[in-house]
Amino acid sequence: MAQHDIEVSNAWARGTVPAQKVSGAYLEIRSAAASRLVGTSSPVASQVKIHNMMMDGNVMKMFPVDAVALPAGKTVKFAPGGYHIMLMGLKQQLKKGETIPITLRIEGADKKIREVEVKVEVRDLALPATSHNH
Ligand SMILES: [Cu+2]
Repeated sequence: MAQHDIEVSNAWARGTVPAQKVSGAYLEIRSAAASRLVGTSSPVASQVKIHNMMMDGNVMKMFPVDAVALPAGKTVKFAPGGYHIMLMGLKQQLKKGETIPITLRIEGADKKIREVEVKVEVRDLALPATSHNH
């Protein structure tokens, strides 16, 4: 697969206040061929994980997932309330208007993994940090 077979759009991360160590990033991925997102990393955080959210009774809970299927030609959305990229152990404040790099590890049908670097725009603090308690 060529690099352009993966399209990433609407990539953004939640801004943080000083000393905040956790944030979330969201994006939309479309892969021309069936593949899987199997990992994420970024120089701005010591741990970068794929998470999903689910209702447990009346409580929204988030949990880590190992991989996210990217069906051929379908746009998979990472958005608040669902899949997200969890940035933990932030090494810097995420300020609105800045751009941070996140690397996506994508495994093709041939089991080969390649890395796609995404520029992620930091947006305003939209939700309180309590939504990221683990
Ligand atoms: Cu999370």
